[in-house]
Amino acid sequence: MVKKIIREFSVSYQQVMDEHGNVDSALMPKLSKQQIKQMYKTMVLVRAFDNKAFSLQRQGRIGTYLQVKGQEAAQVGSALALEDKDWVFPMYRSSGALIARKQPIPAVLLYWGGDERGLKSPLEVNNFPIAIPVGTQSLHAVGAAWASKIKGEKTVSLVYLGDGATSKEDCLSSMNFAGVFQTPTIFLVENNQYAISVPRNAQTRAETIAQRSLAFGFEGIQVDGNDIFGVYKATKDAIEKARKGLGPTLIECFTYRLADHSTSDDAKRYRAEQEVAEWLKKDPLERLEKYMRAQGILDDAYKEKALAGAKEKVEKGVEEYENTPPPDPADMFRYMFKEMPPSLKEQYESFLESRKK
Ligand SMILES: Cc1ncc(C[n+]2csc(CCOP(=O)(O)OP(=O)(O)O)c2C)c(N)n1
Repeated sequence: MVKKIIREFSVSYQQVMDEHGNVDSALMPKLSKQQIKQMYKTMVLVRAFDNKAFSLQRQGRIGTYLQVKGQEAAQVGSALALEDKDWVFPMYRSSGALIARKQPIPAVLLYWGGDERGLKSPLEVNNFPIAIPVGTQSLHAVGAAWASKIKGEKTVSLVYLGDGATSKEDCLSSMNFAGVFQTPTIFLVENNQYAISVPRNAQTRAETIAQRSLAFGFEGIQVDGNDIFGVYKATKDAIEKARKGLGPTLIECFTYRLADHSTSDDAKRYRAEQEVAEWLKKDPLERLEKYMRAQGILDDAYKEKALAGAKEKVEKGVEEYENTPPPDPADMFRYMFKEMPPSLKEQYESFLESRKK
């Protein structure tokens, strides 16, 4: 008997801007000079924030931090493609996406300083709280997207995931659900080549992360994650599709984590310096800069101004963070239950009593 091919699959790779800042005009998304400048300024701000947050942790002024460095195009490019009304489900490494999504800098620092009030979304945008457990936010994103579909709201949910997270059952089952119910969900995977010390090829035998979606019946695409135009275009296309009711998309941003996994990690123990040096040449920020210079949108004076502006915003944010009055300890009793169970109520009342003394 001859075997019959019943289905063939392919995964495409998309790059709009190469390492030298040259753009494929046939693929280039429609962006005004103003929008390109906004992309650049946001990436500069994210980089300045990231460096500052790292040094604040080293000085004991925040508790822990996971750097974005190298992944700015993936985060800023995708976040800026969304509308405020859309939903974002961030992970611990999503500070760049959150800043692009109007989360105030003092709030982001507040969270990493151990104060959960920093997770509160500004009212004009829909930012969900950061998920520290790997991959769980994927379920929340699909649930919210399904709700939005049922209500006929035309909003999309975009969830940020690492490459490692896509091996987790909650991530895979939520992708299955998204495929079955055709939810308006975008799975934005930042494939930064490592899950802590585990390299990508030791996480899965699959050649791409994008192809995971194929098993669940929807499109997956791999994009150059250091190319902000490529990421923006892929996200815009996925948004348009989702708003038309045509279901989910997985976007694998092929990128690299230039920093350690976290402030408790030392990546030198498992990565060759040569590898990092190669990826430094693909820095997403420098790439956009090259493009803007060639287009006459950026010169040294503009760059200096952008850097100074970002520094000022970050310093102001740090000051506001450090001058925020501490939270009320009674809050820890208040928000878990709509109605406090008797045992908790008892503890709460005893706490209030002790405070009077
Ligand atoms: C459920 C769960 N298991 C384990 C961890 C510990 N942990 C934190 S980050 C991480 C690796 C995740 O890698 P990846 O999804 O690729 O994201 P990246 O940190 O590289 O951005 C692990 C295992 C966790 N936070 N949550």
